[in-house]
Amino acid sequence: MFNDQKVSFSGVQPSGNLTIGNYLGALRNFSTYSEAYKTFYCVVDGHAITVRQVPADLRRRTYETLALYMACGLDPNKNTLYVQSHVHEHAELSWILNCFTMFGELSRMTQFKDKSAKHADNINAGLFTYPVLMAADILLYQTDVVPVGIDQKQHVELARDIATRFNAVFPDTFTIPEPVVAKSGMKIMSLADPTKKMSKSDENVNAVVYILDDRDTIIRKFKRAVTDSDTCVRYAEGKDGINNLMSIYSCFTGKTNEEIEREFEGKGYGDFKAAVGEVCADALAPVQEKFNAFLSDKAQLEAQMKKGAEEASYYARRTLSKVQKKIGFVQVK
Ligand code: AQP
Repeated sequence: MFNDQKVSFSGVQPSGNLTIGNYLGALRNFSTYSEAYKTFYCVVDGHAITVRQVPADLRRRTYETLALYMACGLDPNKNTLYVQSHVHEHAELSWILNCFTMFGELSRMTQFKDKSAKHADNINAGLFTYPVLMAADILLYQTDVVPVGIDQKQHVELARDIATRFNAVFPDTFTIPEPVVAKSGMKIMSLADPTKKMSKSDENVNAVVYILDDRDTIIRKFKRAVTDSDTCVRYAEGKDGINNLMSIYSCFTGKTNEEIEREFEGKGYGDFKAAVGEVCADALAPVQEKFNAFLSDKAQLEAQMKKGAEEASYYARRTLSKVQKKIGFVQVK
């Protein structure tokens, strides 16, 4: 909370081309807070380098992610949109919070276990302390709500624990944030292996629908989605592929599982997969159109980055200097 106004903060890593998982689990929910909350939405490039990135790709994706924020309805005059590395207070608070975070807590993080198994040749300290940087991102803005997909809920809960621990020693420092996981779209699964989360860093491009995929590609990918040998469209345990497609269809149409089952009664998986592809392509078309317009004006994007960083820094400095004072760092004016 800043000046009696509630705060929403969230971020997306420019670590790959953004997927419909990022869109349905996070991005499209960000704008619901724009009117009533003070909102900070960050392109978290610091988090992206916990796995190796090609510098030119990271740079390009940072612009693209900002353009996608705007294409998903985030007006830069109503939301503070910025790049994490442009606001150095994130890294500074992160160091301080490292000293209030336990080794055991970080060892229990599911994402650390998954990513260290996936990148066994590069289990760097940044991968391990990633949740502390995320806690700093959130706590710097005295955040009340963090809209995220379910995979990030554990990290927001750790940010709460760190803030509570810090507040116990230095009262009234941080607002305790709440993770907000949308009921629909909380975890979109891979189309090739529906027991696995859909991820932008998946090497199999057919497992993932990207926000910027063209219509034919989207329809083709859904047609190929792994399902089961049953033929009727119904939500049931063990039918991971169909359950995932029903969740996606429900996210785009607002229909319940019962309504979807009724709609596809007597029809096969082929018809259903084609319908999922159609509604997804229809929903993404206007986002893609706006994205292309925003991306074509690089100077304007850079001006937005600068403006966003200045706004964010103002709030970030206030919290950081409060923290530094409390812990005993000398402040000279
Ligand atoms: N499959 C998903 N379903 C629902 N929500 C998802 N999110 C990610 N994948 C899904 C949500 O998107 C937001 C931004 O994610 P991130 O960029 O911070 O990183 P991530 O969670 O690690 O996402 P990826 O796509 O899996 O990235 P990589 O492959 O780089 O690790 C978060 O709110 C996340 O919950």
